[in-house]
Amino acid sequence: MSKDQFYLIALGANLPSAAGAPDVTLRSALQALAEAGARDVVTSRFFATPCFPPGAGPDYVNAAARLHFEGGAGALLALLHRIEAEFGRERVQRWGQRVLDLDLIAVGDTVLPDEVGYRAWLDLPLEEQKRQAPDRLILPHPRLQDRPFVLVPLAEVAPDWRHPVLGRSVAEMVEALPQAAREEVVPL
Ligand code: PH2
Ligand code: MG
Ligand code: MG
Repeated sequence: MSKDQFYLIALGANLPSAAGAPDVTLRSALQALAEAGARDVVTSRFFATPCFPPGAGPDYVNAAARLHFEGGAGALLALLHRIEAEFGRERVQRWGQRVLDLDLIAVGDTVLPDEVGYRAWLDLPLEEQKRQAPDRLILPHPRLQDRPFVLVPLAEVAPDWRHPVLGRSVAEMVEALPQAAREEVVPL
Protein backbone atom coordinates (compact mmCIF):
# COMPACT_ATOMS: atom_id res chain seq x y z
CA MET A 1 0.00 0.00 0.00
CA SER A 2 1.47 3.35 -1.00
CA LYS A 3 1.96 5.74 1.86
CA ASP A 4 0.48 8.73 0.11
CA GLN A 5 -2.90 7.68 -1.18
CA PHE A 6 -5.95 9.68 -0.33
CA TYR A 7 -8.08 8.73 2.60
CA LEU A 8 -11.84 9.10 2.97
CA ILE A 9 -13.16 9.65 6.46
CA ALA A 10 -16.69 9.86 7.87
CA LEU A 11 -17.30 11.97 10.96
CA GLY A 12 -20.28 11.74 13.26
CA ALA A 13 -21.50 12.77 16.71
CA ASN A 14 -24.83 12.76 18.51
CA LEU A 15 -23.92 13.68 22.07
CA PRO A 16 -22.16 16.81 23.33
CA SER A 17 -18.44 16.42 24.13
CA ALA A 18 -16.12 18.46 26.33
CA ALA A 19 -15.58 20.66 23.24
CA GLY A 20 -19.29 21.41 22.88
CA ALA A 21 -22.25 20.46 20.69
CA PRO A 22 -21.73 17.82 17.94
CA ASP A 23 -20.96 20.38 15.20
CA VAL A 24 -18.36 22.06 17.42
CA THR A 25 -16.84 18.65 18.20
CA LEU A 26 -16.56 17.78 14.50
CA ARG A 27 -14.91 21.10 13.70
CA SER A 28 -12.40 20.61 16.55
CA ALA A 29 -11.70 17.03 15.45
CA LEU A 30 -10.92 18.24 11.91
CA GLN A 31 -8.53 20.78 13.38
CA ALA A 32 -6.87 18.06 15.48
CA LEU A 33 -6.42 15.93 12.35
CA ALA A 34 -4.74 18.79 10.50
CA GLU A 35 -2.49 19.49 13.48
CA ALA A 36 -1.49 15.82 13.56
CA GLY A 37 -0.28 15.85 9.96
CA ALA A 38 -3.33 15.34 7.71
CA ARG A 39 -2.70 17.34 4.53
CA ASP A 40 -4.92 18.88 1.86
CA VAL A 41 -8.02 18.21 3.91
CA VAL A 42 -11.23 18.77 1.93
CA THR A 43 -14.34 18.78 4.12
CA SER A 44 -18.02 18.45 3.27
CA ARG A 45 -20.74 20.57 4.76
CA PHE A 46 -22.16 19.36 8.06
CA PHE A 47 -25.51 17.54 7.94
CA ALA A 48 -28.21 16.69 10.46
CA THR A 49 -29.17 13.02 10.03
CA PRO A 50 -31.67 10.73 11.76
CA CYS A 51 -30.07 8.18 14.06
CA PHE A 52 -29.55 4.69 12.67
CA PRO A 53 -31.05 2.37 13.82
CA PRO A 54 -34.14 4.56 14.20
CA GLY A 55 -34.90 5.42 17.81
CA ALA A 56 -31.43 4.48 19.12
CA GLY A 57 -30.65 8.06 20.13
CA PRO A 58 -30.66 11.71 19.13
CA ASP A 59 -30.05 12.85 15.56
CA TYR A 60 -26.43 12.96 14.44
CA VAL A 61 -24.30 15.60 12.86
CA ASN A 62 -22.34 13.91 10.04
CA ALA A 63 -19.64 15.08 7.65
CA ALA A 64 -16.98 13.59 5.38
CA ALA A 65 -13.38 14.49 4.63
CA ARG A 66 -10.82 13.60 2.01
CA LEU A 67 -7.19 13.97 2.99
CA HIS A 68 -3.60 12.85 2.54
CA PHE A 69 -1.52 11.36 5.31
CA GLU A 70 2.10 10.21 5.22
CA GLY A 71 1.94 7.58 7.92
CA GLY A 72 -0.11 4.83 6.27
CA ALA A 73 -3.53 3.39 7.11
CA GLY A 74 -2.56 1.83 10.47
CA ALA A 75 -1.11 5.10 11.73
CA LEU A 76 -4.12 7.08 10.54
CA LEU A 77 -6.50 4.64 12.22
CA ALA A 78 -4.56 4.96 15.49
CA LEU A 79 -4.74 8.73 15.16
CA LEU A 80 -8.52 8.63 14.60
CA HIS A 81 -8.92 6.51 17.74
CA ARG A 82 -6.65 8.86 19.71
CA ILE A 83 -8.72 11.89 18.67
CA GLU A 84 -11.95 10.06 19.55
CA ALA A 85 -10.52 9.32 23.00
CA GLU A 86 -9.38 12.92 23.47
CA PHE A 87 -12.96 14.06 22.96
CA GLY A 88 -14.18 11.62 25.58
CA ARG A 89 -15.35 8.78 23.36
CA GLU A 90 -15.96 5.60 25.31
CA ARG A 91 -16.42 2.40 23.33
CA VAL A 92 -19.43 0.96 25.08
CA GLN A 93 -22.18 -0.10 22.77
CA ARG A 94 -21.81 -0.80 19.08
CA TRP A 95 -24.05 1.59 17.11
CA GLY A 96 -24.80 3.34 20.41
CA GLN A 97 -24.69 7.04 21.07
CA ARG A 98 -21.36 8.75 20.75
CA VAL A 99 -19.61 12.05 21.37
CA LEU A 100 -17.36 11.48 18.34
CA ASP A 101 -17.01 8.78 15.70
CA LEU A 102 -14.23 8.98 13.12
CA ASP A 103 -14.49 6.14 10.61
CA LEU A 104 -11.94 5.29 7.97
CA ILE A 105 -14.13 4.68 4.91
CA ALA A 106 -11.58 4.05 2.18
CA VAL A 107 -7.91 4.30 1.29
CA GLY A 108 -7.71 4.87 -2.47
CA ASP A 109 -8.73 1.59 -4.09
CA THR A 110 -7.33 -0.62 -1.32
CA VAL A 111 -9.38 -3.74 -0.47
CA LEU A 112 -8.75 -5.34 2.97
CA PRO A 113 -8.26 -8.05 4.10
CA ASP A 114 -8.56 -9.30 0.48
CA GLU A 115 -11.40 -9.53 -2.02
CA VAL A 116 -12.77 -12.86 -0.70
CA GLY A 117 -12.59 -11.76 2.95
CA TYR A 118 -14.10 -8.41 2.00
CA ARG A 119 -17.10 -9.99 0.25
CA ALA A 120 -17.90 -12.03 3.35
CA TRP A 121 -18.36 -8.77 5.31
CA LEU A 122 -20.19 -7.13 2.45
CA ASP A 123 -22.80 -9.90 2.30
CA LEU A 124 -23.31 -10.22 6.06
CA PRO A 125 -27.06 -10.13 6.86
CA LEU A 126 -28.25 -7.34 9.17
CA GLU A 127 -28.85 -9.70 12.10
CA GLU A 128 -25.27 -10.96 11.84
CA GLN A 129 -23.94 -7.41 11.52
CA LYS A 130 -25.41 -6.74 14.96
CA ARG A 131 -23.62 -9.77 16.40
CA GLN A 132 -20.26 -9.68 14.65
CA ALA A 133 -17.81 -6.82 14.60
CA PRO A 134 -14.60 -7.16 12.59
CA ASP A 135 -11.44 -7.31 14.71
CA ARG A 136 -9.28 -5.94 11.92
CA LEU A 137 -9.48 -3.16 9.38
CA ILE A 138 -11.93 -3.88 6.56
CA LEU A 139 -11.67 -1.52 3.59
CA PRO A 140 -13.68 0.03 2.11
CA HIS A 141 -16.11 0.31 5.03
CA PRO A 142 -18.46 -2.64 4.34
CA ARG A 143 -21.68 -0.65 4.95
CA LEU A 144 -20.89 2.61 3.22
CA GLN A 145 -23.12 1.86 0.20
CA ASP A 146 -26.19 1.49 2.48
CA ARG A 147 -25.78 4.66 4.52
CA PRO A 148 -27.17 7.99 3.40
CA PHE A 149 -25.42 9.72 6.32
CA VAL A 150 -22.06 8.55 4.90
CA LEU A 151 -22.76 8.79 1.15
CA VAL A 152 -24.40 12.21 0.94
CA PRO A 153 -21.50 14.04 2.68
CA LEU A 154 -18.96 11.88 0.81
CA ALA A 155 -20.46 12.99 -2.50
CA GLU A 156 -19.29 16.53 -1.69
CA VAL A 157 -15.62 15.54 -1.33
CA ALA A 158 -15.22 12.46 -3.56
CA PRO A 159 -18.15 12.06 -5.98
CA ASP A 160 -15.95 10.21 -8.49
CA TRP A 161 -14.27 7.79 -6.08
CA ARG A 162 -15.19 4.32 -7.30
CA HIS A 163 -15.80 1.48 -4.88
CA PRO A 164 -13.06 -1.04 -5.80
CA VAL A 165 -15.32 -4.09 -5.27
CA LEU A 166 -18.80 -2.82 -6.16
CA GLY A 167 -17.50 -0.80 -9.11
CA ARG A 168 -19.86 2.10 -8.43
CA SER A 169 -18.89 5.74 -7.86
CA VAL A 170 -20.09 7.67 -4.81
CA ALA A 171 -22.36 9.74 -7.06
CA GLU A 172 -23.91 6.52 -8.41
CA MET A 173 -24.35 5.05 -4.91
CA VAL A 174 -26.12 8.25 -3.79
CA GLU A 175 -28.36 8.04 -6.87
CA ALA A 176 -29.25 4.45 -5.89
CA LEU A 177 -30.52 5.49 -2.44
CA PRO A 178 -34.27 5.88 -1.98
CA GLN A 179 -35.12 9.56 -2.43
CA ALA A 180 -36.72 9.71 1.02
CA ALA A 181 -33.48 8.49 2.64
CA ARG A 182 -31.43 11.08 0.75
CA GLU A 183 -33.77 13.85 1.81
CA GLU A 184 -33.36 12.97 5.49
CA VAL A 185 -29.73 14.16 5.27
CA VAL A 186 -30.14 17.90 5.74
CA PRO A 187 -27.34 20.52 5.65
CA LEU A 188 -27.01 22.35 8.98
N1 PH2 B 1 -23.17 6.08 13.32
C1 PH2 B 1 -23.39 4.93 13.91
C2 PH2 B 1 -24.73 4.42 14.21
N2 PH2 B 1 -25.77 5.25 13.70
N3 PH2 B 1 -26.57 7.15 12.63
C3 PH2 B 1 -26.31 8.32 11.99
N4 PH2 B 1 -27.32 9.07 11.55
N5 PH2 B 1 -25.04 8.76 11.77
C4 PH2 B 1 -23.96 8.05 12.20
O1 PH2 B 1 -22.81 8.47 12.01
C5 PH2 B 1 -24.20 6.83 12.87
C6 PH2 B 1 -25.54 6.42 13.07
C7 PH2 B 1 -22.28 4.08 14.31
O2 PH2 B 1 -21.08 4.61 14.08
MG1 MG C 1 -16.46 4.17 14.34
MG1 MG D 1 -19.48 4.77 12.60
